[in-house]
Amino acid sequence: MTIKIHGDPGSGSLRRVTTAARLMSVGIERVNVDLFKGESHTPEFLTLNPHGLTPVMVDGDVVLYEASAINLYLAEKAGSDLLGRTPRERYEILQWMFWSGEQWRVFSTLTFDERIVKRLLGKPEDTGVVALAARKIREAAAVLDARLADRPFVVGDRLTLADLDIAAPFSQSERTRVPFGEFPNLVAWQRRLLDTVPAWAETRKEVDDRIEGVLVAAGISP
Ligand SMILES: N[C@@H](CCC(=O)N[C@@H](CS)C(=O)NCC(=O)O)C(=O)O
Repeated sequence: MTIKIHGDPGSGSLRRVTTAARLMSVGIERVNVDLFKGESHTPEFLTLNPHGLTPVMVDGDVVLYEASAINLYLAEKAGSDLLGRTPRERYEILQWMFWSGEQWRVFSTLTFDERIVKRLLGKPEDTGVVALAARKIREAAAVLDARLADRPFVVGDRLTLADLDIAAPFSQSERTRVPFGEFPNLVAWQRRLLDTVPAWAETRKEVDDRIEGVLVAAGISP
């Protein structure tokens, strides 16, 4: 039975899952959900995720939302070391995955909603929200930048699921103009991922093509 992954190709959260699946050689069947047409808020989709958010995984009778949970599920199924080689490493990876959800990604998502989604809706961005998000991003980025000062990846000396979770906001950062560029170790780490993890570079193109297509169709220059 194939593992179905529902999502929009423009989504940085879907990218975390599609990249991990490629890295682990887990076969997935993509089910397209057009977020810009509200397809994640249909009554049918809400039975999969009542929040109307993607990605969602369906593997037989197992339905999971939250990309991190999906990646943990796929990694266990594949016996992948992206989830750590030792219990200690695994807990460190989990720490950074939870950190990413609590301290990191949400502020980039807020900025995307203000700067991209509102623009598509013809509404002005809320500058207070953008400023708050930028302050929180800078606080967290300073921690991450220090962490990456003397190591190539977030945990250990190789890519893990922690990197994928934390790297996801880079999928939109040139469009959202979040202040990642002020943190040199962060920028160098992102470059390293693109240069040494082909799956990360390949999935970037998919996100860019999709979002740029949506913006151009709406008459907005990307
Ligand atoms: N915490 C969730 C975030 C999911 C999320 O924000 N998904 C966005 C796309 S990146 C979405 O589906 N948005 C649809 C909407 O807001 O209507 C995860 O990690 O999976």
